[in-house]
Amino acid sequence: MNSSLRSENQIETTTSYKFQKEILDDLKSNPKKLSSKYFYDSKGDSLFQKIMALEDYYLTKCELDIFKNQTAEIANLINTESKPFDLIELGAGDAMKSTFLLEHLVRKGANFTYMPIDISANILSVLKTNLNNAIPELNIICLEGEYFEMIEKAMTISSNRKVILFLGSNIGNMEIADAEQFCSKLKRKLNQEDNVLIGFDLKKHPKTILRAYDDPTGVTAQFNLNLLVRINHELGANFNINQFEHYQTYDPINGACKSYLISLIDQKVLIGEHQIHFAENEPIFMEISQKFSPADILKLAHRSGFDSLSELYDSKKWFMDAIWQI
Ligand code: AVJ
Repeated sequence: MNSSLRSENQIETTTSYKFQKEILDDLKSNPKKLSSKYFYDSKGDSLFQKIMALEDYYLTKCELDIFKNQTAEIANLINTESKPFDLIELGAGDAMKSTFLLEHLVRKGANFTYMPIDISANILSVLKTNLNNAIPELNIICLEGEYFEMIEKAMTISSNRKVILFLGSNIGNMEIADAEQFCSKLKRKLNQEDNVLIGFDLKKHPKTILRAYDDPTGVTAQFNLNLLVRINHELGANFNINQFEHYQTYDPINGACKSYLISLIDQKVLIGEHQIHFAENEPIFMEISQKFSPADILKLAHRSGFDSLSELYDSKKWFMDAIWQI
């Protein structure tokens, strides 16, 4: 084995060890939980693509509306002095929305490198192929891993001005207190002339929100259950997914939209040599998709040291892309 292969395998081993440790710690804690960042293996990626295509999953359509119809405004707001910059996208996925902005910036001759960060190697390779075809002139550096580790890596690659994109309400996967910590930490990594653009799903009629996360075709249920399937494959576990049921909630006061898997029977599950007991009706907390009011968003900006530069809404005012400065 040559040394570069060996170091790749080393990374592989460290990654799966971290996966195993987090999963076991989370399932041994009380209440039990699992981390939604692990939803995205290749099956999870394709289930999320299916969710985005659902009639009731309005988030992608709303943000696409903003990126399609306010592209020039966004470009003007983030590309103020036309200095060279790095456009770093956190959780880029297939970059469907940002492609509109990337095309516009390339057409305008902006001098920038696009650096998509994602935890899924699979979706990054899809993104790279698509973008190479759609915008051959685009400079692109894919960064596979967790957000801050990859932001740090981006900073070792280039010292250009930074614009951070964090779209799709990915920030909603953090509890508000965690989002505040995250944004504060992000702010400390940035300079005066840098910008961030964050996509927030707004509070709206509770039934509209619940429908987006509890579709009658059961794709969202499958998306949640797929993490158990992934644990079976990657950690040698024996979850019977028929003995777990997806349960979705939305609290219209605090804006927390949460999903759980409920154990339908009293059961023991093996994960390698570790045994986990589930009582009948015991929940596993799977994911939070936090919803915000415009005031919640401003509060988050100020508490983490940012100022609002602009607020962009879709035509229904169901979603907001907020542009912040320091
Ligand atoms: C990818 C985190 C934005 O929370 O709306 C979709 C994931 N979960 N349906 C979201 C998701 C259930 C999604 N994000």
